Amino acid sequence: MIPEDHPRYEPLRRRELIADGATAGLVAMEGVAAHGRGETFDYLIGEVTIPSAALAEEMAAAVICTAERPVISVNGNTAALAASAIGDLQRASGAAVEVNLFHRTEKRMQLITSRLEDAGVNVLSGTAERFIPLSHDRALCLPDGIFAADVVLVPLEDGDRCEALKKMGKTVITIDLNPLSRTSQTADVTIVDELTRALPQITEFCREGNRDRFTTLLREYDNKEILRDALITIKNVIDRALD
Ligand code: PTJ
Repeated sequence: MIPEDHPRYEPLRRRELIADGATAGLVAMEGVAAHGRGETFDYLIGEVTIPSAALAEEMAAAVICTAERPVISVNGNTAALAASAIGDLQRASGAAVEVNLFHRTEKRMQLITSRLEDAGVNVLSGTAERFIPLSHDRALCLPDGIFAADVVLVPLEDGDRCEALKKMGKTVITIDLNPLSRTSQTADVTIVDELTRALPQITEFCREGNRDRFTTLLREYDNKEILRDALITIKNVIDRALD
C-alpha cells in the first residue's frame, strides 16, 4: 500500500496497478516492461501534460467527435490503468470499445473484458476475423469494430499494428510517452502524455464539444510539430539538469 502523501504517489500507484494486473493475468509480462519504458519517458517530460500534448488531446477529441465510427482499442495495460476512464470517454464521445491484444489469449480477452464491464464500459463482442494485414493473432479484430472504424484510438500500441491500421485507411490516434516510437511517428495524432493523464483530458474536450474549435484544429493541426515539441521538451529538461 503506497501512502497518499508519498511525493511520488501517482507513478507508484500506476506501477502497483500494473503489477496487480500482471498478477491477475490482465497485463502481459511484456506489458510490465512496456510500462517501465513509459515511466522513463514520463520522467523525461517532467511527469506533466506538456502544452503540445494538451493540444494533441484536444485534436483527438475533435477527430473522435467528428468521426462516423470511432473505436477505442483497449489492451491489458490500458484496462489495468484506466478502465473507468475508458468508460468516461466512451460516454462522452459515443465511441465503441474493442479489446484488441498483442499477446492474445482467450483468458486475457475475458479478464480484460470483465474488468472493463465492471467499470461500466460497453465492450463490443462477436467473432474476430483476420482483417488487419499482419501475421500472427494481432490481425484479429471485429467486423463491426476496428474493421469498420474510420478512427481508432490505440493507446500504448505496437508500431506494426499502427502501420497496418493506417494501411487500412484509418485515422489513428495514439497515446505514447515515447515520441520516437514507430507508433508515435506513424500515427495521425500522437499524444505524448501518460495514459491516465491523457484520457480524462480527451473526455473533457469531448464534453465541451466546441465545434468551431474542432473545425479550426482539423484544418490546422500538425502532428510533426507536436512530436518536435515533445523532443525539445525532453532536451530542455536534460539541459536544465546539466546546468
Ligand atoms: O496487452 P497486450 O497483449 O496488447 O500488450 C500490450 C503491450 C503494451 C505489451 C504492447 O502493445 C507493446 O509491446 O507495446 P510497446 O511496443 O512496448 O509500446 C508501448 C508504448 O507505450 C511504449 O512506447 C511506451 O513508452 C508507452 N507507454 C507505456 N506505458 C505508458 C505509455 N504511454 C503512455 N502512458 C503509459 N502509461
